[in-house]
Amino acid sequence: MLSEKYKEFTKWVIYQVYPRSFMDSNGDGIGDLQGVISKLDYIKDLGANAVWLCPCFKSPNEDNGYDVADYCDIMDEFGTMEDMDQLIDGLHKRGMKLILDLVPNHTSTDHKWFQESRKGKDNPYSDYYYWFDAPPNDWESSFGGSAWQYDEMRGQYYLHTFTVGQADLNWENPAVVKAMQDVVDFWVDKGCDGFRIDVIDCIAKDLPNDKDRMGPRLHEYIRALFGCEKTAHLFTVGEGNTNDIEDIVLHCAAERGELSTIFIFDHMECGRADKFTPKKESLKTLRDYLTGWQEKTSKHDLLYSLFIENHDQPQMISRIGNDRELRYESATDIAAMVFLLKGVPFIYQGQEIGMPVAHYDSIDEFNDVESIGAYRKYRETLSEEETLEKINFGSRDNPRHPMAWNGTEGNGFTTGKPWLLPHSRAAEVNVENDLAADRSIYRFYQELLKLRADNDAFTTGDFEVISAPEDDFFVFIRTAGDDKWAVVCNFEEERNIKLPFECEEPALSNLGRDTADGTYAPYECAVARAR
Ligand code: TEU
Ligand code: CA
Repeated sequence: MLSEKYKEFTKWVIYQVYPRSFMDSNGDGIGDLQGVISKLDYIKDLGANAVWLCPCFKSPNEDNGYDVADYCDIMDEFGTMEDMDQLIDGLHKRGMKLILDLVPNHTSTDHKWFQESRKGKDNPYSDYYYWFDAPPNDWESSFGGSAWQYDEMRGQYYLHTFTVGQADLNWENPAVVKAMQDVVDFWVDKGCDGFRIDVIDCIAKDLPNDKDRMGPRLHEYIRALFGCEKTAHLFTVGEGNTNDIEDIVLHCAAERGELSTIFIFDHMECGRADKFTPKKESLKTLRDYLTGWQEKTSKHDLLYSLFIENHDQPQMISRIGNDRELRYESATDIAAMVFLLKGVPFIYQGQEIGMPVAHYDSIDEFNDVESIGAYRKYRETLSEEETLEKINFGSRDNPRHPMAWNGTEGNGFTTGKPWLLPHSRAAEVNVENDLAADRSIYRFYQELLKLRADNDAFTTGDFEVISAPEDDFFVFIRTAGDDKWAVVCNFEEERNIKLPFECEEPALSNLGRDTADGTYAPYECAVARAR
């Protein structure tokens, strides 16, 4: 069912880097491009062949780079354009790809376009943003408060779906479309191989009808960016906001010439009642979301994005796994459940060593705008202790703590003072410890990704679920021609699992099994070829 182009993309394994927190090369406590360059072999050895770099453009960092002040220049703390050229070169020399994070919905209010726009109505940039004499509706910002902000200089209100410093661009203005096309072209000329596109659905609004996303011109805008001769070959993944298969087809079925794939988010609600409230759930919940999407997307020429972590989400292992006694087992079992499915794997930094959520005793230790806003809101009704419990659980800081390369002060991330506190469990959970352990999560990922790369069944092959909906385990098969593989993932309790066909000795297993059938320990998994 998959087109040639999409078959190729199933071989991409994308490692997401949050540059601020990955590796600091110069001791200022902030991760940077030279830091990323120094770790390219670590990423490649894992088995990834592409890097998605969160925004690395000039920014005042009100939302850590998602407030861009210049799309064609590098953030001061991250380095220079020469560093970027070197990074692209370093990746390409290793046969790896670069995916940049494009933020087309809004710019920083420091951006030249906004600075000009606010000067007045006869300015060439006047219509780059949404300006009104009075808020035309009661939209709220994603981070709390009204989405409309009065600007003294212009004497009007502008729209900000996110922070006050992130003004929404007016895509109805053809000059905005052109300006963003120029940004894309600039990076394609530099050698960038793809883009992750921030809140893509937001760029098309329908203001008179109070629709803040998925407006009528959305597909026209996406094509303007990625359906051109110069951009059609790119790998593009949109951060969308739809769980509707019809919409998903419109966004990224191959024949549409729009996006390559889109992040579907419903499974990210596993293990929580809302963003800041945990809910006890079994791996079964995750399994059911995933199998649902495998089946729905398989009917089309679609690529599904396989991910359970990113820079906005508290780590999944702490929500539906056991991040203490069975951290290794949960991390590896979940990896087998997710990354051997049909689609494109995205691994978030630290996931490959089973990084859990962190814990702090004071709100002063937090950085994320969303967490600080939520803290204020919850404090109106909850005690300090109850509030902190919520923030610790749901904070976007969780995945943003400096990468723990080792257990020393600075965690091998920096020789200076890190911009955000070290992860509260960094002394225990870090790369050095993981690699020294008898059972290493990183090495399990290596084996898994190698198996995936070596056998077409796991990339272009078909997916079929074998376990019954009521089973407390997950068995699926991936098949390419005569080559058939079974993936067996147990959940929380010990179980006896009997496959309906004979298998060879497992090629991959987290606890060293020698047979695919039999009694599985909690979170045990095995991958074996059918005979
Ligand atoms: O996030 C978009 C988004 O939909 C947010 O509401 C997301 O759910 C959020 O992080 C709430 O927890 C993207 C980026 O991934 C995020 O880091 C940015 O803050 C946001 O866009 C604005 O650019
Ligand atoms: Ca630095």
